[in-house]
Amino acid sequence: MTLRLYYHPFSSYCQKALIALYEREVPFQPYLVDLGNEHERGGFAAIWPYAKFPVLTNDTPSETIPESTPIIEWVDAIGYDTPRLIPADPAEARGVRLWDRIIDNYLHSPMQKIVGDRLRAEADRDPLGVREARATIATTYELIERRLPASGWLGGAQFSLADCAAAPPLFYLSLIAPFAERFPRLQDYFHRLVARPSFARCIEEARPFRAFFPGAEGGAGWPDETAEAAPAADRLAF
Ligand SMILES: N[C@@H](CCC(=O)N[C@@H](CS)C(=O)NCC(=O)O)C(=O)O
Repeated sequence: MTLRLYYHPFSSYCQKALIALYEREVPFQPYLVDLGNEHERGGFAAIWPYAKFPVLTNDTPSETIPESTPIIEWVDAIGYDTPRLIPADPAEARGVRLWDRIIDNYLHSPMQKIVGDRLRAEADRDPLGVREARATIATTYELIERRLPASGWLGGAQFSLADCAAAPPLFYLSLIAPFAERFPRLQDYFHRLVARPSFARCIEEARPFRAFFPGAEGGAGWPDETAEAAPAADRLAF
């Protein structure tokens, strides 16, 4: 079995799949796709017509698995000796899958809407759509703040599919829809996510592409470059 992941390190949905691969320690070939290159986009569209990543392929048996959640379900079902990302208990698994849907639909996609709008020409912008996206994100922040366990993870005591889904959009949202001041429990959770080795690895691999991100809100900085995140020695150096 040889797995190949079509992806880009800066893409938040690809990071969602990467976190799962790293958590479960599944070997795979990373295959970086430059969607800005027409030739590469065309080749990728032959694999998955929507030309959206991540897409995971396997050679034996030959199969193509698009979409981050089915990829994680697939990765989770492999008989590896690492902790599973979807609980065995059916009720707990339903809870984790519900959070995965909430995060993708009401946090991740609205985040893409805001970022995508900034990348458009002025004449093509959609201010109403962006306001609606911000309202949806605010509702999700409130829901997480109310429902998140004080310690632990979104779906319960174990790190799960739900946390794979939440980490990447929260990272980019910390720049364009900051939550630290109004949502302390969410902020604590975010710190736990950033410290998780699987996601910390994604952050490092995406770092070279930060210049492509279209601007932060109100001077917010990358979470690991703010004064709060800097080591004490750096903060004290005049
Ligand atoms: N529902 C998909 C969303 C994938 C998605 O939106 N990927 C983005 C990158 S984060 C993409 O490929 N964008 C390129 C494009 O739309 O041209 C999933 O869960 O994988």
